[in-house]
Amino acid sequence: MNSAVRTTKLVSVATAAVLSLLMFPSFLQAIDLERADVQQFVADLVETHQFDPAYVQTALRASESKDSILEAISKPAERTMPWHEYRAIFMTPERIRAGATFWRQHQEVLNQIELNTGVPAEMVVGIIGVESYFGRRTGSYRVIDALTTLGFDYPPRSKFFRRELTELFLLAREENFELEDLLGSYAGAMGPPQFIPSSYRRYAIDGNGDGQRNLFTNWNDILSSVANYFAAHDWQPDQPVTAKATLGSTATEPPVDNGLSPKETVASLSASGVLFATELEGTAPAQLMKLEGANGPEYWVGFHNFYVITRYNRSVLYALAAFQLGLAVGLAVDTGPTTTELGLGITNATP
Ligand SMILES: [Ca+2]
Repeated sequence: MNSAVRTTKLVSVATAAVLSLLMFPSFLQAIDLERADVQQFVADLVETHQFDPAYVQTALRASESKDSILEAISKPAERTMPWHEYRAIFMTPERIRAGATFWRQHQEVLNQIELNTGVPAEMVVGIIGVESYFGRRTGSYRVIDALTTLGFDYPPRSKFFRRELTELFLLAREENFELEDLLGSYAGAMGPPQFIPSSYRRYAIDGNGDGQRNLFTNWNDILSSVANYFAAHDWQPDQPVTAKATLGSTATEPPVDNGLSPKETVASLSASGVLFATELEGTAPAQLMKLEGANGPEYWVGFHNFYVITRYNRSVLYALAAFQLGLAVGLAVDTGPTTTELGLGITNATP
């Protein structure tokens, strides 16, 4: 980072702060720089990461602590919703059609990524579809507002979010972003793939080779980074993710486990009376999940690659929805453009 860039940033942050004070005097709830924990945070950034103290203070002074962020973090959808309702949010004809259009737009890059990483287009597209409706919903909070609110005014997870705030400062410096311009979710997740700052710094890829990892607007970077996240978490190419299961007649209770890692194996589940089809070996890790379907319980066996999806977002409902959405979009692409898409200007389909 050269000093010219930093000076420009300082000036623009200061200008923004003054302007917002002039325009919204009564709505601004700036972080109190006199608080001991805020001062400690500034000191850490200065001492550990050699930031200019004035730059950090100006950025924090311009950030706002928002009640809407505190309300949003208190009710994540996947914890309170049964599977069939959660699934229905994502598996709509509209979203699947949008996914097919998205897939065709990015076909070349998706193919290249699959070739390089072994992570299939279905998986990458499914994640982008669940996270942001293929880039339509990426969040409109300023990331610095989200992370200062949760880092300083949300005690249950303040340590976590304060670390993410540090990562955000580092990210903006490394990738030449204006800190105050970065937008994301109430929890600080950014861009169509919704990476939090630490994941961004660790797993993002410069897919198009322009020297910047831009997960906000560069689709090559975005899709490559999702695939890299999966590859880095040991995605196994050409291996199954899930299998539909039924329970055979058995004297023992099935070893249901809706947790976030497979503790059984293909062989142990089979031995306990769970019926499912797979070509995996008996020693392969597996877990039996019981989910609330629209017409009673649904049983799914998750394999190693299912576990990998839960590393992206720690919820079995999330992982199953992302995987199924990707499959549905893949099928829609294979069956050709629909009449709706023909209306959008795709003309090479057979009637
Ligand atoms: Ca790039």
